Amino acid sequence: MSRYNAKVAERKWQDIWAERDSFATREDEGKPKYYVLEMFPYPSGRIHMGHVRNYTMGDVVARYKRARGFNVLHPMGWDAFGMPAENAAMERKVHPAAWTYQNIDTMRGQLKSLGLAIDWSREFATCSPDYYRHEQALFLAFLQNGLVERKESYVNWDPVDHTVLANEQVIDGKGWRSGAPVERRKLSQWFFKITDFAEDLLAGLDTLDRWPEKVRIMQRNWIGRSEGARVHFRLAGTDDLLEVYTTRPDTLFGASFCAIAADHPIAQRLARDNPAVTDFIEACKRTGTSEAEIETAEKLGFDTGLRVVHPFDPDWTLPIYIANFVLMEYGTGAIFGCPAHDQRDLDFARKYGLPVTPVVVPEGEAAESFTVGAKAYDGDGRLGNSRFMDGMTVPEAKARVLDELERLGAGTREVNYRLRDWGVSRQRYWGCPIPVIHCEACGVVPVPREQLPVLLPDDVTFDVPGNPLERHPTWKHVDCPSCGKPARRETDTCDTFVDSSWYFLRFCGLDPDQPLDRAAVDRWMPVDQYIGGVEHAVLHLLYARFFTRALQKCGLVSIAEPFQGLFTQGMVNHETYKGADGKWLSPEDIVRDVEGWKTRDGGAVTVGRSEKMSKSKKNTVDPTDIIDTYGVDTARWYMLSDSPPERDLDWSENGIEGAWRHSQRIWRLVSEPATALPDAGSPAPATPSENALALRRATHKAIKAVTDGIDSFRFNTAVAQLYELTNAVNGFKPSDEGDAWALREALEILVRLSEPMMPHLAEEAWEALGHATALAETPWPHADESLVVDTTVKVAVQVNGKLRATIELARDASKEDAEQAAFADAKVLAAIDGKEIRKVIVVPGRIVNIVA
Ligand code: ANZ
Ligand code: ZN
Repeated sequence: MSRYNAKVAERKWQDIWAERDSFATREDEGKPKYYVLEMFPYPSGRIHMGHVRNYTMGDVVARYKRARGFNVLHPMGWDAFGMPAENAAMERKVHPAAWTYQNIDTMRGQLKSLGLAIDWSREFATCSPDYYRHEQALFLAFLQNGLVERKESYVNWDPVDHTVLANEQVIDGKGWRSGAPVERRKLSQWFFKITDFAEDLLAGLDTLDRWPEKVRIMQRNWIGRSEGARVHFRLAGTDDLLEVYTTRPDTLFGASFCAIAADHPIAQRLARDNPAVTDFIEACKRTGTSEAEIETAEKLGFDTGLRVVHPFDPDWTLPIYIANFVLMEYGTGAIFGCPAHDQRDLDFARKYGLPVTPVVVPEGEAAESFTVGAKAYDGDGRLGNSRFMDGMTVPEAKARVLDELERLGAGTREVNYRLRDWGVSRQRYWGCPIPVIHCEACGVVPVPREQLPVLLPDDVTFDVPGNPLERHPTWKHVDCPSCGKPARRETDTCDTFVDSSWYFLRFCGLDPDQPLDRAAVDRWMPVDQYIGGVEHAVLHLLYARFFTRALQKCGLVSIAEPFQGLFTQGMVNHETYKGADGKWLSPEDIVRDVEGWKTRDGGAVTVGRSEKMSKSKKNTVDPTDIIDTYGVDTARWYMLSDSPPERDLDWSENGIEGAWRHSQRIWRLVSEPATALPDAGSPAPATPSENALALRRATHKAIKAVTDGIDSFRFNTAVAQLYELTNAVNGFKPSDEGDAWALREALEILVRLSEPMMPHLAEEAWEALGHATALAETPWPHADESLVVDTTVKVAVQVNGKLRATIELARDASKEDAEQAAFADAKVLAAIDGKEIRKVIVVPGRIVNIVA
């Protein structure tokens, strides 16, 4: 027997598919459309196992849907702007463009070796002027429609990447890419007004029923809608107001102080003639800005000496503090503190000796005796010490106090969102230039459309930190398009998340003159199935949802939600290894002997837990090595077989070898069938043997199960079904022509169903089975329902109300047959124990009830 030569077969079929243009999307096909997309890769250098897993899953869906008669769009491109290219330029003196395009070439080659059913004619890189010129046009459309704004605000400054970051890009107080603790800086920046869509983005989540619940929850929390009130406190002795935002107006009678942010206008005013205030404000700025940092930092306050009057009592005044835990960017930048029911306020009150008055007491406790110690009470209960609210539940009190505040003109209902506008300015070179010009006379002037693209200059230097565009000798000096006087080009570039916020729309049709081909976008959108990592739950996925809405507002697309189905796949993990010196070892540095793992020169190895493959822990496996050794189909198969797609997968040598043996077994079954097979397309035998019928049943059950498995994204169960069918074929002993026919059917179906996972082997086997048409052009099989339904049923037998046996009967067995079978069962006879039978009740297909 000839062994299956994956290398040769994979090359062969990739060439055939390319030559026949098998995966090009045809626009005129009158079939239902299906758009499947995997998050496009950043061209970092080489593909990793995470990519292989991601793109294999998408490919299974693409091939399957195509076979099911859909017109499939499955494109690929490159998310090609970003910091790493500039870092490479700094470290290795290679131009970011050269570095990027070289990586794209390498990775394109690698992706092609995976045999993906992709329409490569739609490929683009976001760093190409052919793409970013359109992004600039979209920026101008946003500007025109009031969706972009330039404002001065505190921003997150990444001191390593020398750029501003959006809030979403600061994770635990650190830059998402550099990992450096971010600093606060006040700068003029460009913002996309994502907050205009806060309510709509929230409401839209309810319609995304094919998204993982966890992602919807994360977005919901990130948007952070809160319902509360703006309450006015009058500054004692003046007519000035201090406005605070609260979600607990019901606790107003428990207020013991007000606090304002360090940047609050009142604090700023006081700082002008009080150096102690200035010092305190400076100290506040040194604490980080992330929620985590604010939560854990020691609560610090500065008593301004000012006092406010309680809105419900002209004789009651409260002190105003400047406090480090109040943020200027949320609500009004001012709060009233209610220590009994808020932990931060309680910590603060204990530190500064402020009163702690409980106003909500748990059901069953008395307001007079209930006290709060070290822990604030934030549970439910009834109001106490609260005048007109005494005895009310919290919701009742909220409604009442809001009515009362509004009646007195001392407050209004208000909804707030945690979501902040999206700062898109980056002080970097390798990004899409923001197409505006600053003129002293005219202000901000958009670059006229006919002057797009604003091209990045090629001649830039990276020898010193900072923005190369800023220090370029000529690039930024332009004449104002409006008055003609010398002006300055914007040197900020767009956040690279802008590039990935509309690429899926561009894939629908690459109009050279317009960002979007409206007709094509209307035809293809939304993406039916999007696949990617959960790390983008609130970054890319929220931005893309906003961007689509913004385009809709500009009249450029008709839909609001870009991704109808979302699947977030798990990571690829691998065991970790350390040598005696405590340093990480790569799987290639170690060998296994009878006692376990050793280094190549016999040194001790400690095996650590399986973790996400990462270069720093040296536990990566290079897809190219795997493909060279086993072939890509084996890698694809193993990726799909071992764990549910949403879970992490532990890569192991044993696992991949098992997958390889399976591929060889399929080839053996096809190339050396147990008997000579009838020709492809021969008619079915009129009366198949029991043996043939059993195989046919296994075959058709597999069709149904694999179809269901792929439809519901349970690829591992689909694979398990294929293993089962392989076993059935392997154990099949044909003895007549009908059996040979059933064997051919089983082999064909096995191969057909395996194609989405192992496309090359399947094509090779299909050809070996005598087919002239490639599987890529062959429809998905249908299960014969009559072969899928079970022909037997399990029937319970009770004796005097107790279950004594379960017997297997033909589905259409008569009452008499059932009774007879029941009395033939040894356990049933033992239970009857020779007693007289008084009654037998048979419910066909369910139960036999014997009364003795
Ligand atoms: C009084 C109060 C009493 C509060 C109580 C809470 C518990 P969410 O739900 O996140 O919207 N707050 C308001 N603005 C703030 C700011 N700029 N910086 C820091 N904290 C601020 O939170 C709203 C609550 O956070 C508000 O309700 C306010 O404290 C505080 F028993 O007001 B609360
Ligand atoms: Zn001008």
